[in-house]
Amino acid sequence: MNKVRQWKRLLQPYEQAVEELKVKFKAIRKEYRDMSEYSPIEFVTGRVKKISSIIEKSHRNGIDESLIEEQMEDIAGIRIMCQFQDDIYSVVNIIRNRDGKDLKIVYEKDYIRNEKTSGYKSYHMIIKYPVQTAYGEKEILAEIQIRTLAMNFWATIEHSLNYKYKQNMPERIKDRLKASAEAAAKLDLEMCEIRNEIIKAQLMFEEKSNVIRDIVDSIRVLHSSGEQEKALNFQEEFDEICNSGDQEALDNLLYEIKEVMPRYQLFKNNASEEA
Ligand code: 0O2
Ligand code: 0O2
Repeated sequence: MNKVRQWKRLLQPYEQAVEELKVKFKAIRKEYRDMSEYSPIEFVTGRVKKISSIIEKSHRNGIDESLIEEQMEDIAGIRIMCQFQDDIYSVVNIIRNRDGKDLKIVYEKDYIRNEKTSGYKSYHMIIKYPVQTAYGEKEILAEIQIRTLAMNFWATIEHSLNYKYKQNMPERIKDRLKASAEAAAKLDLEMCEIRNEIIKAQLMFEEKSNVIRDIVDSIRVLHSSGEQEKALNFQEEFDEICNSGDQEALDNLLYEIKEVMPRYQLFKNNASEEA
């Protein structure tokens, strides 16, 4: 097998794992949001390490090419961003509860309680994750980094500067980065203090968008059930309330619509079953 094909074959399961894990963590966030509940997951990103970075890291850490899959833990990397520091530990627990189910935890590193000398903070979990490939099941290692938005901001910038300066970062920049890591930590602390206020405001927003979604969906069902008059009346009422932005009026309208909906819902369900 030539080198290009070898790399392709090696990286393919990692690409699949990253896609699957992203879908799984985004689904958790969606479930909370659909239920108008607070999600400890703000957003999720993922990447497969570049070939050049794998080669560079294997040289730096003295990893033999034949042992890359066993010894390099972050070829597949998932990053979960949280709004508040406490959320990080909620996400850690969510993942721990899946240990032995769809993934296996190999070990954890808490760089929040044990901050790195650079100022880096994040919670890392190294997992084993089984991927079903065309050539059978393959268990790969993946790294999940869990951090707040502030920690992510700092780490992203520090990572770029590290890339620029390699091992020779000037002392004055190192000092600045240390100071900004402290500022980021202070920001996280301040935000934690007003966490409940922020969450309440966000849930109000989420609740409102879910109610609006349900109203619009229901009016659409009424339309497609041939109930044009009812649909138009509700639509007019909805337009009026939308302009005023009154949450209680929206709740009442949804309640009113739900009162007349069951038989149309039934129609909708039968229609989709027939289709
Ligand atoms: P959503 O609905 O915005 O969360 P994909 O394969 O398209 O799912 P991809 O291309 O791998 O995702 O993107 P990547 O670079 O891994 O992740 C980018 C995701 O992170 C995008 O979400 C961005 O919207 C989200 N993101 C990046 N920065 C921020 C940020 O500061 N705040 C928030 N809330 N989200 C951010 P998606 O996947 O498009 O979906
Ligand atoms: P990437 O893809 O460039 O992010 P090491 O061998 O010391 O580099 P090790 O032992 O594999 O790392 O594990 P460690 O120290 O837990 O670091 C793993 C990853 O955490 C790094 O991946 C970074 O993404 C992140 N990280 C760790 N320390 C720092 C830091 O001081 N600053 C920033 N910005 N990120 C850090 P890589 O290998 O750098 O790969």
